[in-house]
Amino acid sequence: MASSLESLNRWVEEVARLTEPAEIHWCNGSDGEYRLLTEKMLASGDLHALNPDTHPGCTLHRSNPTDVARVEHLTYICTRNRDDAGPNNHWMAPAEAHAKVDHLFAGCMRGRTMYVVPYCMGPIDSPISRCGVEITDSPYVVANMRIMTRMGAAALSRIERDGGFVKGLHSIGELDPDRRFIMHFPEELSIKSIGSGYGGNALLGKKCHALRIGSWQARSEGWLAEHMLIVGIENPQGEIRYVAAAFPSACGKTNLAMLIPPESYRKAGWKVWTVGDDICWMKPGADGRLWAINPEAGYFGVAPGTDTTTNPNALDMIQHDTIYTNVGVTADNQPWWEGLSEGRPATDWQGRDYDPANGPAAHPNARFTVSARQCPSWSEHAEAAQGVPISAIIFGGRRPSLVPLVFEAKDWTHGVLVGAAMGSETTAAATGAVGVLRRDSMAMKPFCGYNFADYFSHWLSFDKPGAKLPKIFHVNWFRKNAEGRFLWPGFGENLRVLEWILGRCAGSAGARETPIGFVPDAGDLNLDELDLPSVAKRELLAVDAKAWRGEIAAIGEYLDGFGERMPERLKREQRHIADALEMAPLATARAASG
Ligand code: GTP
Ligand code: SPV
Ligand code: MN
Repeated sequence: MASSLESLNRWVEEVARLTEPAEIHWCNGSDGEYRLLTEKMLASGDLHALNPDTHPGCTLHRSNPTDVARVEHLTYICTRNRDDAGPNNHWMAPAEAHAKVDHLFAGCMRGRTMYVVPYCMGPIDSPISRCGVEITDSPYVVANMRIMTRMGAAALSRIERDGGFVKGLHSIGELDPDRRFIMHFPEELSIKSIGSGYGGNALLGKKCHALRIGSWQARSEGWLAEHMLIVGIENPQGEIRYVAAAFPSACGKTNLAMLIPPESYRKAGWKVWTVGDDICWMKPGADGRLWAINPEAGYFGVAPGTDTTTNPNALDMIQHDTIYTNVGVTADNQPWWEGLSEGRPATDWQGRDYDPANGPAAHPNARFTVSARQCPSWSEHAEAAQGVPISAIIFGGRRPSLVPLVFEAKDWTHGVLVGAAMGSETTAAATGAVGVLRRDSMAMKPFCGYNFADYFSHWLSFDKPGAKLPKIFHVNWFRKNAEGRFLWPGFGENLRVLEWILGRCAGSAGARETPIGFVPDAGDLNLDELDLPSVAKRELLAVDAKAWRGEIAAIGEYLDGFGERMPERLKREQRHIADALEMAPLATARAASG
């Protein structure tokens, strides 16, 4: 049998014959290699230096203005059987997809360097980790992969040990939106991406491998690959409990993963430890609990909105050795974005003199790329080979109305329904309209590499004898009042909700039972020092049975849209809640205390 390194060599030769690069560079992941790469990009204009006094080691990349976000309409799952991709994905037959993109890859690297990037998703010695190799002609992608993954020599040795790897072929091509495709071949464990140099379209270890191919592998191997942050909450007794939370793109994962406790909590001894901010791989351990790793080694985070009041940990970690993408720049060459209280933009994300008439200085999906270890709240358990045990799973989205601040699912099956039923307003993380409410099951709509109906069955399958599964919750930081203002202060104050969640897991926090799950009364949450008007408390924690009847009916239609494959257990759960809502008094809101 040919070794994995032989098959890697053969694949590299094959790709080189197709794409015709001027030279081939195998990345070893060393500091020297990274320095040379950065120098080369500063010379070519791929990167711009930022103020070395205020932001040492920081650079700015301006992407092509037509290439600023993930492109869901050009992202395909290419399985032999169309139903395996499901109605949640765009599908193309594998042979057709290969032919279509290979035509675009032909000769596309002429005059360019082809980089071979071996990488490991997850701690290099973790049994949960998986490896891949990305071939790319973008030095910017290589630099980002160096920060976001364990890249280079160590990954190559693991690939040799593992005997296999995910193949990812990427070229920026002509950066032409009409010649752009992100193709996934889960049955071949391979990816082909052309025409974009941006984020999730191009850093193939991230969404393409760790979620789309990863979710496929996870199903066949009995684990979960999820769009979730992982955070450790340390209580005043010094006990750390880990929580995984799925929010859609640009809905608050990075912020929750790094939150700084409110002052009274800090004084009492609460601490927050960041394990991951975007992706979570979870596997049942011998003890029946779910153990989770962050497959990434860095953060590719949203810059706009990051400030001392919202996410001071993030602001602190991006003061040095950070790649900025599509932010504005001040007159003294510091990065700038909307929401940053200090400084003023002189230049916008496209390099033009800043003019408010042209829109925001930073693109709404402007990002920073930074090593995870630079985060002040970085958890040393992020490197643990066995991962961390998960006590609670949280789903959430941007829901301006209806959905309460927090509720707890009654059991695992109900929790899976809560995740499947998730809805959220769209954001700038993907091209297309912003602020449109859509279903985004488990925050995986753009990322599940197979049929959602099969994915829900896979989730349900974890509920078996001996399993000690986490409790499942739903949160909504984005509830608005009639004037369109957020009812909940969010950010650090979200710890108050996490405290209730962990209290429910420990059996110590109170709640009232409603048809949609367990909801706290205001007196069950610590809202001290918050100054929340009682009308806000009431609205945040109310369950409007009449409005929920409509929501549950819509969820039923959504589930039916998947046809035969939808697990009956989930449909039964939906009917059960619909019936309970029919019986419920029209408003189950109880007057909020205080
Ligand atoms: P991806 O990296 O795209 O997956 O996004 P993410 O889920 O990590 O979202 P992130 O934490 O970067 O937040 C996106 C935007 O939501 C930022 O502009 C934040 O300021 C804002 N945001 C985050 N948390 C809260 C919150 O609790 N309340 C409010 N109102 N806004 C928030
Ligand atoms: C997201 O869109 O969920 C992101 C950014 O985390 S990207 O890497 O572009 O997918
Ligand atoms: Mn994300």
